[in-house]
Amino acid sequence: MTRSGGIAILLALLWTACAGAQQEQFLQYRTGYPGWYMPRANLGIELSPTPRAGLELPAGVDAASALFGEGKLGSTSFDVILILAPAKPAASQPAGGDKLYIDTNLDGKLADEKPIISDSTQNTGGDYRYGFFKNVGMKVPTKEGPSRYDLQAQYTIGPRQNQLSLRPQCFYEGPVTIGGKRFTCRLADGDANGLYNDLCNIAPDDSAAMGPFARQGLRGDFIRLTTGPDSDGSSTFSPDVRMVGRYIQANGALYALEVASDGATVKFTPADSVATGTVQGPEETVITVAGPEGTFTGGKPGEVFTVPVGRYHLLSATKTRKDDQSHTWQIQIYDPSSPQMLEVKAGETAQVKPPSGRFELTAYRSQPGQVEIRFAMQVDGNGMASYLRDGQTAPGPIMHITNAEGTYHTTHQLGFG
Ligand SMILES: [Ca+2]
Ligand SMILES: [Ca+2]
Repeated sequence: MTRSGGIAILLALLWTACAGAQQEQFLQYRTGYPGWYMPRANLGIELSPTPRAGLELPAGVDAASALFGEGKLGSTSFDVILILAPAKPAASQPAGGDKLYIDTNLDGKLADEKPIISDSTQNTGGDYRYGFFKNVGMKVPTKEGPSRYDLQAQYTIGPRQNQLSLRPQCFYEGPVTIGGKRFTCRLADGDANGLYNDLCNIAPDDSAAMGPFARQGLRGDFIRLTTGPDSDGSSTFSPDVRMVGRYIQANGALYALEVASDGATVKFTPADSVATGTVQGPEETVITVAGPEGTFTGGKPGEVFTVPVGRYHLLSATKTRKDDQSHTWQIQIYDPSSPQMLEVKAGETAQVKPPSGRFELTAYRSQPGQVEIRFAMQVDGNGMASYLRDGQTAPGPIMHITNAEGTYHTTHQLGFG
């Protein structure tokens, strides 16, 4: 009796201690591509004809006709074996039939695995061969226990590249309440390591570790908080997509953010007493900065906005112009591969320079009925740029060629690439 009484008192005390704190909120696992716009890494695995020492082959696998590789999810390495079906002489016809063995439960063995069969194989132009595997279901060990993780795999085999590239096909989603307001919260594994709590960090060039499909620049996982209708499939960076950091701005207030490594729960705790400084973007430019402390956006061009003290990088820069026919034109640079770094100190303002290279937008009326838009953007490496009219991808300009006599006229639709 005494023992159980003691336990009851302890539980009651714990409950009282937790009552004032924010609780974990649960999200649901979803398969598929989280259709919002963000840079994502794929997990690249180099393939070689030589198996690693000690690898036990699944029954019936002939090492002489196989390619071997090793990847890593969380802190666990895993083996893959790729066996190509005999090549079909007719190029670029979907054939399939390639076999992929992958250590889906990350137990260090392939002997317990069934092969996954490719949906299609393409030989394009002879030198390179590509194949595609849907629905690769992994079990990733996380702090919270084994966690489901769905991928798609694609291989590229050729003279200068022998690689298997794994692309996450999963995310977490669910309703959360922050400061009394309901949001839809989504999490995505932006760095393709099977975990959802990787803080935003800078990786100047880790393509050797992550394979040539990896993005350089800012790396980490993504959180998205929305209240209104879904804008999935947007071709532009939206300020509601943020890189995971220690803090997050929601409902006009700052919260400490905790994401479980398996992605199944999130927790938002008011962070009123955190040390902050301010950031100011270049004139006429709305900027977003991101770092291990979180992702923060100024609401208006050139606005001074508050962020927790720490190191940040320029994640996106946007310029907007209205023409005199009330169209809104926008250019945006997102995730430049050599992002600008800034240090925010307590009570001080860090100035952000315009993004490197060209970033110009003008819109003016040149003749009645015509608006002239001039823009120049320069993005190096893997950075992304978008050019929008009224929030939509604008059609390319049309080039008219007419001779002086007016007897010859031709038009060409130019594209943006
Ligand atoms: Ca296994
Ligand atoms: Ca991750």
